[in-house]
Amino acid sequence: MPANAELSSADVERLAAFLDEAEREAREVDKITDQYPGLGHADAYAIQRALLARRRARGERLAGRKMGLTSFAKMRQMGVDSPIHGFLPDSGCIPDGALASMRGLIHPKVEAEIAVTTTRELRGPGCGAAEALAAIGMVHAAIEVIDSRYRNFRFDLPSVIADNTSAARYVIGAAGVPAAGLDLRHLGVVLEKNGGVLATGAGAAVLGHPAASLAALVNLLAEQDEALPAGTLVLTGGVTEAFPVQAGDSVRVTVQQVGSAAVRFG
Ligand code: 0L1
Ligand code: MG
Repeated sequence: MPANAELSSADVERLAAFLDEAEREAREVDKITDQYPGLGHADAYAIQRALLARRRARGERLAGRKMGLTSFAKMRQMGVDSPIHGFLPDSGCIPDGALASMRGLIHPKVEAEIAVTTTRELRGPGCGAAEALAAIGMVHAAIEVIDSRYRNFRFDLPSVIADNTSAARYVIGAAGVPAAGLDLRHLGVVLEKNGGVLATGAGAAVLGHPAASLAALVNLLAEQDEALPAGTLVLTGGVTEAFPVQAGDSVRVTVQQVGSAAVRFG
């Protein structure tokens, strides 16, 4: 297939089914650019949208959005200069403090994140961090459980976009606080596993400011002619690197002045 070729709608559906089945069967697969080396970002997002449509057809709801590859270090590592986005289905939500079953997961990793909810519609292009910040209502500590469907987490950018940016599960801290009065850039974040500190960071690790990540999401959605509705939950991106977890592990993320989110794996 030539570079930048557009996939037929049949191919988009077939690749969405391939990734959807891999997730449902908790089975690793080879990255889809092995089949389609010329896969472009537009086609990759079309596959992601087809994945969402499949889940909606099964009765799942869109519960929010997520940003990925938001740390400059991770972008450098992947050789890219912009973040990516995915969707959060309601089925992926684990209540704060609850047990997350390892069944259905392949090789999960956890990330410490800052989650926000929006109070008004945001529409790009041209959304800036100040506009995005003004639209943030509540802020919560959050844990994202990522679980690439690709063998050994080996992928390239189009493959991981199509695979819904490795989204799998997420935990939103039950207690949130209003954004007004918080300095999101300088909030300290601690990620702990089994009582020991795995990593620390600050809101600034997320594209310089979590509101910059929210604005980037809005501008990326505008490329698909979509706005971000009021009341949307957004995982703004990993503050720390991702760490593998296994059955028996307990994970907690604490965000200064905001609260914590916790999960156990079993
Ligand atoms: O949420 C994330 O930042 C993950 C983005 C996809 C890359 C990965 O799986 O590490
Ligand atoms: Mg993440």
